[in-house]
Amino acid sequence: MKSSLGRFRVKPLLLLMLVCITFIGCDAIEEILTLTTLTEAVAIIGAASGSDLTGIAMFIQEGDTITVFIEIEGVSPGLHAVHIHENGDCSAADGTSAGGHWNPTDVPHGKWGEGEFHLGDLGNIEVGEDGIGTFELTTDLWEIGTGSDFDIVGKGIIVHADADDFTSQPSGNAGARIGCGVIELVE
Ligand SMILES: [Cu+2]
Ligand SMILES: [Zn+2]
Repeated sequence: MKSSLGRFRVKPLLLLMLVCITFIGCDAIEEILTLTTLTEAVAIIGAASGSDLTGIAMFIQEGDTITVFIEIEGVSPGLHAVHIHENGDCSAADGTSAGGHWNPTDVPHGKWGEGEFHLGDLGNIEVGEDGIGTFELTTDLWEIGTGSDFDIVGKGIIVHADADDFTSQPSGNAGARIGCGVIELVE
């Protein structure tokens, strides 16, 4: 993984330059630059079930730990569940093609970090009145690009209409799927 990090950097950098020139101006983008050049997997999250959601999830690896940064917008204020689902397939308009929660350890649904939980049980994103929500989680329970059972590449990201209650089985009673993305290796 690390040995080939260099080749991951080209495309994000080009994208960043485009964004920088088009939208932001290039004064205050050092943080974005750092994030973008370090990103090793990414999911572009698109609308599902007739929503207006757009978003992105970026996965960054440092040693054995991976941090995911998620930002969504165009969403109703309040809590919205976000999970990694087993299939990187957003072909169904309602997101059901992404399947159930990614659960390689075969345990019940739950709350991240408390007792048993699916490795895809990220939790809830709090969306503000501006329709924007952000989420961050760091873990050593995932891998990127290894092809093992714990590899997040090729899995789906789903954002839901409702909050995850962390107890209902098998998926926290989080309602419709309003956003869907596929986790891909950045090359
Ligand atoms: Cu879900
Ligand atoms: Zn779950």
